[in-house]
Amino acid sequence: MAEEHLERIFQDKIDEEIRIEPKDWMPDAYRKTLIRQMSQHAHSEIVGMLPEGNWITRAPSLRRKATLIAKVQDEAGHGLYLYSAAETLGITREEMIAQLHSGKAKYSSIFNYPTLTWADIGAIGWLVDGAAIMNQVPLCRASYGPYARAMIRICKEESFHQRQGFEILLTLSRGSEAQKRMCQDAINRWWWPAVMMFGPSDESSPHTAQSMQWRIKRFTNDELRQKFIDVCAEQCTILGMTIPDAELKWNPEKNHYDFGPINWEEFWNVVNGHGPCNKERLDARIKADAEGAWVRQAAFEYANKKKEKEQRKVA
Ligand code: BYC
Repeated sequence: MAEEHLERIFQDKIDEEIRIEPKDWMPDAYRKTLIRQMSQHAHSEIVGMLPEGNWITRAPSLRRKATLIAKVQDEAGHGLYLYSAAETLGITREEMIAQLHSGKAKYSSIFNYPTLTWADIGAIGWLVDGAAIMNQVPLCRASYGPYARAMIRICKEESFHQRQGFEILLTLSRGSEAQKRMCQDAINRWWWPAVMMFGPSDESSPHTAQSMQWRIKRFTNDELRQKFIDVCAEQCTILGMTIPDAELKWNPEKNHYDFGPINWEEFWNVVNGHGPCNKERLDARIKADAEGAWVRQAAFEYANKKKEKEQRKVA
């Protein structure tokens, strides 16, 4: 069948909200876009374990420690579902990980910032997981079946993460003066990086238009960013804290909050490898991969031996 005709059938399916499955015909560019986005999403989940993992030994109580361990384990699970979903597109996990380690594949800019105090764990939950939910709930309706299905469980867990973060901040906001200051300081440092997580503004986003047509994305970067700011501006009043943006103001005509300018220079600097923790994060992943090589090798040998034994039994 001619390529053009196949493309027509493919786009018709998408327009009719019929999911694309691994064995269906798809344009090369659709496959490439999905591999890029899903692998970068998986890498973000795995790299995202590092700033939080940093606080497991210093969590202020057993309850906080148990919850944080569970959260960090959830992120590992999210990474694994997403790597598996991306593998259905014909790339191996080893190839994806090699692309992360060589710097070819990106991961979310947000994880290149340091976690300086316990309040940062609260701010990550409230703001970073809050931004993640805003971006990821629409991905449950992405046109590619394995991605959309993986996102359902991920979103349920992200929603628990967001609440645990908000609850940490709420506790601090009702605590001593020092705890209140710590809470505000964490919000001050995480606010703008969280706003940047949604990616470049629509006019500077090379992929949005095509991804919207393919219904991988259901909203543009700026639409999701605006929704996030509207929700957080209200939630921040419950904390009795302020958002570090002097221009944040309800606009009754637009029915949205207006907000100040985003520092895109900082964003691209971090995306291009020059953020405060880029080197530390990649080095940690490369080291973990090298140190875990013997485990993968042992698991591989064990699986082979088991298979051989079973084959001998059959013969
Ligand atoms: N950081 O045309 P655009 C999480 C890149 S996990 C770094 O708008 P697209 C969590 C973009 O990749 C958070 N790079 O692209 C985990 C592209 O570069 P390439 C991750 C960014 O794909 C653990 C270029 O800029 N979430 O939340 O249409 C604990 C142009 O951008 C960023 C996902 O991955 C960024 N922030 O839209 C807690 C969700 N933004 O690839 C929380 C799935 C943009 O051409 N991904 N870039 O070299 C998406 O929804 C989309 O890929 C994005 C970007 C909205 C991120």
